[in-house]
Amino acid sequence: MGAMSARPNPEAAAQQAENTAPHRAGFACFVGRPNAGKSTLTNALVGQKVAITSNRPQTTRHTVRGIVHRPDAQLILVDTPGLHKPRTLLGERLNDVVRTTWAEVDVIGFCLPADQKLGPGDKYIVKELAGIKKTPKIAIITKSDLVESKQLAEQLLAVSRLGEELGFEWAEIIPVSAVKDDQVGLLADLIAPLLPESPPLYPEGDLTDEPEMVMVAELIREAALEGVRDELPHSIAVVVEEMLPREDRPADKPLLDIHANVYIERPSQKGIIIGPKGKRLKEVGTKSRKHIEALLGTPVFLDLHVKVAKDWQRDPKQLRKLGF
Ligand SMILES: Nc1nc2c(ncn2[C@@H]2O[C@H](COP(=O)(O)OP(=O)(O)OP(=O)(O)O)[C@@H](O)[C@H]2O)c(=O)[nH]1
Ligand SMILES: [Mg+2]
Repeated sequence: MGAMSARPNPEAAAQQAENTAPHRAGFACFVGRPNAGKSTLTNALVGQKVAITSNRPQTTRHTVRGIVHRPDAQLILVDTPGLHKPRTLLGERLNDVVRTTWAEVDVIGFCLPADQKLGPGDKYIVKELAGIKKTPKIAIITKSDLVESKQLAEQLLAVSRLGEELGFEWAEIIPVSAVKDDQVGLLADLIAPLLPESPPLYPEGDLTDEPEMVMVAELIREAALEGVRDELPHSIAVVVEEMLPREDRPADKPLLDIHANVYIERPSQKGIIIGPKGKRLKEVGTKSRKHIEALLGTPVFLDLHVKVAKDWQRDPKQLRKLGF
């Protein structure tokens, strides 16, 4: 062995550690009250919009998987609907989805907004999480940009105490801002070592396993949610009926025809969605079409229809039709 190689070389050592460190891959889910910022955080980690977001509670209605590819690990983030006291059959179904999810993942990220008092809704969730003993739990204080450092420190303390009270210790407690991209990368660094050793589970480059039709329907719903008030956001559901390339188009000028139905619960809601002279619906179409074209990388002709599915949130048959 020559003198050169005998000398410690920190760089080479790091390199080697990197090469021999086992690759990890697994699932981490974000749970928390509605509007806590789970979907926004998922998108920030993935680096692309895979889940729709809005300032209305209960925006997410099914689990959305977003995939983060790193040299050392593949993180599959499972964004879940906000957990809340159910008032409808839809609400009950959503809560079931969340509970099934956290029983299956490798890491649980509990999301608590920095600007909201830790309340009964949060305690209820964390109490249930405490029962899942085998799974490491990270407390994530979201929206850290909204508060001063003193309030942030208090929130970190409050969530730490809650863990103690319920007889467990958080694997990590971390404040993040998805909007300001603050500590988002660090959160991924903390999740990665908690995942099991495994080769990647999804092909390189896949950012979600959502079917395109579902993503398209969600983008339309996101646009439709904007600006509607009161109970209406909960009443809106979107189903893409058909996506077909327009025939007889030259190869360099393709067009994708998308037919989608926007469902509401009562005839009286139709006017609000459509707007005076169809203005609102047109805006929803224009706005979502831009996002859809960006997602699919092709020009789109979007054909939207508004239909009534009477009381669909409470009707098992309608729920099935709408994919719940
Ligand atoms: N200022 C600030 N706002 C945020 C941040 N993250 C999310 N928000 C806002 O909080 C609102 C709710 O965000 P979502 O990501 O839709 O919340 P969610 O937890 O997925 O909500 P549900 O799907 O309804 O359970 C939106 O208006 C977001 O723009 C953040 O880091 N900073
Ligand atoms: Mg969400």
